[in-house]
Amino acid sequence: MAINLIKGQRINLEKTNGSKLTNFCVGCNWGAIVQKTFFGLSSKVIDVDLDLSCLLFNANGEAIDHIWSPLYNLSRAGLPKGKLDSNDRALHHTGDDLTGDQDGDDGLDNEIITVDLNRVNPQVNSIVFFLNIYNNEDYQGDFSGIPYASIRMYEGTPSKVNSVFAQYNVATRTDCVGMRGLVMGKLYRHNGEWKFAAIGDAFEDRSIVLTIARVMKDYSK
Ligand SMILES: [Ca+2]
Ligand SMILES: [Ca+2]
Repeated sequence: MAINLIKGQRINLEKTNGSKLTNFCVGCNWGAIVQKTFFGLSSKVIDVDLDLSCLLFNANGEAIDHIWSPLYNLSRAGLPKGKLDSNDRALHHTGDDLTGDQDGDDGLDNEIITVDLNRVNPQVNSIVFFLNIYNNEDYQGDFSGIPYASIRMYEGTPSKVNSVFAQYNVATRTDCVGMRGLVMGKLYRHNGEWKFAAIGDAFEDRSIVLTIARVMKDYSK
């Protein structure tokens, strides 16, 4: 049974059989917006571009690594170029999905960060995951305008879900109205073990730069 995460909840990465979750996917599934036109006789698909990213912090709360889309050039904000792998290769992003599901919910996550906790650099003390809406030409709205958007941790591969460990719905939450950035949750070390804290704080952030600054300031410890 998957855990339905609630805001502020902290969980152990322990499976129902007692073993630890060490290799898993953090993924986000979402759909494009289908608009009926001409009295419902035809429809138009509006692409929605969500971006899943993460920042990795040391025990002093200093950002020492990151993953965000290589399509982002944030050099004017003094931020490093986007990349899909953590430096220790423990985390890997499957790539920037620019559209969302075009034909309804396919049950698969559109952007995924795979995690192997055993390979994480010992200097890394916490990993904060966050989600943004990119301002593409089609959609500049908020989370509540998207037909579905959910985040989950599961065992399997980007193309096959074996077992969902925990999940969290974004698009159905009323407090996501007007919101375009979501600090989703944090993996962190505690007494030598990895744990996960569901954060679920949503913000109006018009740009990923604002969310990155926010995560570095308020969620790094
Ligand atoms: Ca994207
Ligand atoms: Ca999908």
